[in-house]
Amino acid sequence: TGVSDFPDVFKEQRSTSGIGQMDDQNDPVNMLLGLKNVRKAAHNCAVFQSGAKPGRIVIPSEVAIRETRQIPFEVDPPEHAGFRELLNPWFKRPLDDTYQASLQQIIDETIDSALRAQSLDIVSEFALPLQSKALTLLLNTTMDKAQIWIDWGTHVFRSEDSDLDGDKANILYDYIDNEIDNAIANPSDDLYSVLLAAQVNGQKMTKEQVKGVMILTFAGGRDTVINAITNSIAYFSENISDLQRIHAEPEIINRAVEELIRYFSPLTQMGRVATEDTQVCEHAIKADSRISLCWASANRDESVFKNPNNVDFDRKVNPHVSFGFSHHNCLGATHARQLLRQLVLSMASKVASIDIIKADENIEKLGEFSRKVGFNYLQVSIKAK
Ligand code: HEM
Ligand code: EMZ
Repeated sequence: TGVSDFPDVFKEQRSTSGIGQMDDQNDPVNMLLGLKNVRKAAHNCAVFQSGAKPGRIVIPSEVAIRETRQIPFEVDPPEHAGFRELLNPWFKRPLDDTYQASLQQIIDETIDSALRAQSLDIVSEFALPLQSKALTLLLNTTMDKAQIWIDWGTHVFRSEDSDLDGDKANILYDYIDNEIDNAIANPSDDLYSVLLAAQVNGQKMTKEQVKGVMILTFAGGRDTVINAITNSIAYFSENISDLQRIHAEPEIINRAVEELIRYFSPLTQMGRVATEDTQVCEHAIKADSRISLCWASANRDESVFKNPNNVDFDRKVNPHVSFGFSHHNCLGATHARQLLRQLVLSMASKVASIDIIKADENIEKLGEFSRKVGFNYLQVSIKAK
């Protein structure tokens, strides 16, 4: 198996019972593994809620390191709709020409510097800076902020030694508190100021709510984007003809990116809390217990995807759930897709070869399942055309 293989570790469990189990800090999780059940539960927000105690729907649970409710992620309908109405147009800005032109500049600089290097670590020297610089566009803020975010590393809540790093989380919270105060003192046209001025569901947003949106914006689109970038580069290193094909047939770019995102499933799963005793796959779910929507497993469901373990750029129907499903589907998807499309197209026109020098896989331990989700580092040498 090559570095670009991402095995489906849920296959057997999905086909036998459709549900898996894992413990997480003594708050066990019943994992929904099939696509149909994942979609049904995601849609059924009255029974499977997001608005539980802040941090509890995340796996690993963040209740120990977070009190601020992330918005709109940890809010249920009908309240949820008001926040989405406010945020939807802002998060669609990546469709604007000016946004795409600025993004292209960031991408070109990142690729050109990688081509100049003898070798580089794609995680820390390519994907992380690219993600952080691109985020300045989504926040509509200045580029000098990116360096501060780069210094935080790949995940704002996790570090090398621990899955839940409270000290690290506090750096983010203090930073956001400070930025909110700056925006109050000096309003601009960045996301902080837009949120601080906004009315939602008939009320002005509080500082705590603005903080909840900003924590989510920093945390949610970070390791997911970094893994999507790094894994794509690992894939093209072993499948350079696919990159050449995209150069020859740029019209397949959207399909190619959707397929890469389906295959990698950068966010493995997301939890919900049951509001009543219920049942999934003939399995009892107790009120106030957790389930998860296992996007990564659903994306390999053989009853939906033909040859689910193949990366197939000719897959025409691709109802993957990498960006979630229903009410809480990913707000950052427009940005993430645009970044990946422009990145892959640019690499296709500039890159001749990508050689892996050293790789260290990032494996998530989920009870009996060990899932590869990306890399801790990926040292490569990239040659220009
Ligand atoms: C929600 C995945 C990038 C912001 C979600 C959900 C998934 C997901 C699966 C649904 C969570 C649920 O149902 O509880 C991903 C993946 C990404 C990515 C795979 C990259 C490839 C981003 C980016 C941002 C972002 C770049 C913004 C900076 C959000 C927000 C939500 C969300 C705000 C919550 C939406 C809501 O609750 O209504 N994401 N995401 N994501 N994502 Fe992303
Ligand atoms: C939460 C989550 C959002 C969580 C849609 O996913 O992403 C995770 O990486 C964070 O740890 O707090 O923001």
